[in-house]
Order: sequence, then C-alpha cells, then structure tokens
Amino acid sequence: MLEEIYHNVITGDADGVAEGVQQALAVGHTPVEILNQSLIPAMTKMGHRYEYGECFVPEMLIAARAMEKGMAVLKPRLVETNAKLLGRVVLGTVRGDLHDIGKNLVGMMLAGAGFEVIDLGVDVQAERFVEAVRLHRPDFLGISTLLTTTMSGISTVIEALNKAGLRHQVLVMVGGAPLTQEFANQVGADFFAADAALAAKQARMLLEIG
Ligand code: B1M
Repeated sequence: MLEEIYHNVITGDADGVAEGVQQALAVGHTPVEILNQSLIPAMTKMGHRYEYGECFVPEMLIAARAMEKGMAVLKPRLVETNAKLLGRVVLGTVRGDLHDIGKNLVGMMLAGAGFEVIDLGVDVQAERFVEAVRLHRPDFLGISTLLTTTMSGISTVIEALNKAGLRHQVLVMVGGAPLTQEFANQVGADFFAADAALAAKQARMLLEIG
C-alpha cells in the first residue's frame, strides 16, 4: 500500500495518492510512516531523476501536486493535539525560492507539537519577515530554503532583523536540504533542523528549557 502511494506520487496521480493515504490510515499506518516510507522517498526519487536529466520541471511539479494532495489528507492527523498552545512560530521560504513542501511539513509538525503557526508562504522578502516578527512577536522565526542560490537570503533576513532591533526578541530556526548547522552558525541563526520532526522537537525543547 505504501509502495502504491510512492508510485502514484512519482506518476503524479494526485487522486490515487489521496485515496492511498486514506486507505493506509484506515488500516493503521501512522502519518509519520506514510510520510517517511512513501511521500518523502517519492519526492527524493523525483529529485534524483531531475538531477540526472531523467525528468523535467513539469514532472516535478505534477509529482509535487500529488504529494500535496496526500499531505492535505495527513494534515489533520499530524496536527491533532490536545496540548495547549506552547508558543508561536512565524514561518516562510526565503525570497526567490518557491519550494514549500518541506516548509509546510515543518508547519504541520510544529502545529502538532502545540505551536501556533503563522505561515508567510514562499518567496518572502526580508522586510516581510521583519514586519511579521514586529507584529506577531513569535518565539521562533523559521526560515526555509531549498536552493543553493537563495541560501544567502537567510543572512539578509537576519541582518534586517538586527537593523530593526528585533533580533534579540526571537529565536531563528533554519532548514532546507542544502543547509547545515555550520551554515546556521555562519549566518547567526540560533539553530538548524534537518527535518520537520526535529524542527518541532528542538523548538519544543528550547522553550521548555527557557
Ligand atoms: Co526544485 N529543486 N526547482 N522544484 N525541487 C530541488 C530543490 C533540486 C535539489 C532538484 C535537483 O536538482 N536535484 C534543485 C536545487 C539545486 C540546488 O539549488 N543546488 C531544484 C531546482 C534546480 C529547481 C528549479 C531552479 C528548476 C528550474 O526551474 N530549472 C526551480 C526553482 C523555482 C524557485 O524556487 N524559484 C524548481 C522548481 C520546483 C518545483 C516548483 C517544480 C517543485 C516545488 C513545488 C513545491 O514546493 N510546491 C520542485 C521540487 C518538488 C523539487 C524536489 C524534487 C523536491 C523538494 C521537496 O519537496 N522535497 C527537490 C529535489 C530534492 O529535494 N530531492 C528540488 C520533499 C520535502 C519534504 O523535503 O523540502 O528537503 P525538503 O524539506 C525537509 C527538510 O529539508 C526540512 O524538513 C523537511 C521535511 O522533513 N526543512 C526544514 C525544510 N524546510 C525547513 C525549515 C526548517 C526546518 C527544517 O526550519 C524553518
């Protein structure tokens, strides 16, 4: 069943993915199993195909839409929580970058861990991040990027926060495939999370230890 979902993401059969996810949940697979054993590996496979010239942007886009349809079914299960709100996170993908599947997943996991999530979307200018921090006074600012060409956008956001005198007010969390802890240190972020589950776990831990 998980293999069929994997296959349907790759071929871009969005309805097949949504149905497959529903069926997998019905027979007792956990949302995290479905993510880690079918949806994410399928997108990783698409990335490799693209890298080797075996598929092109339209195929990636169609696969991404199929994955999003599966994630929409999973979302209520991932965010199910009885916990009262732990804190607030403002989240977005940096300017010039339109990738949002990973960021959305991070948002779902944070919401599931008990955070209020304010999602600014994709292609977010530094000024919008700053304004959102000023307005919402979040505990965390989460910045995502998937492209090596937009990584420097993260330091632009951090510099803008510094300039606005807001840097001390918020913990900056960064993530996305090309990033590392070393990069996070270099640009003056507070922490790097390698995946959505770790992002939620680390954010929770940091708030708990104050
Ligand atoms: Co794009 N793309 N893409 N793409 N795409 C990559 C990233 C790429 C690695 C593919 C490749 O070459 N193998 C490559 C980047 C190369 C590089 O920079 N070195 C690439 C490229 C080149 C491009 C274009 C430039 C292609 C073109 O037009 N010529 C273009 C750029 C457009 C733009 O952004 N301006 C482009 C476009 C697209 C689509 C629109 C077709 C589509 C995006 C659809 C969407 O997001 N709505 C797309 C896709 C789907 C991909 C791949 C195949 C899959 C990305 C994904 O969703 N992965 C990707 C290849 C790959 O990653 N293997 C690729 C699944 C997702 C769950 O993982 O996003 O890594 P990920 O998120 C993880 C972690 O990184 C982490 O947690 C998530 C879940 O565990 N994480 C965080 C992410 N954000 C975080 C934030 C945090 C913490 C953790 O805290 C705030």
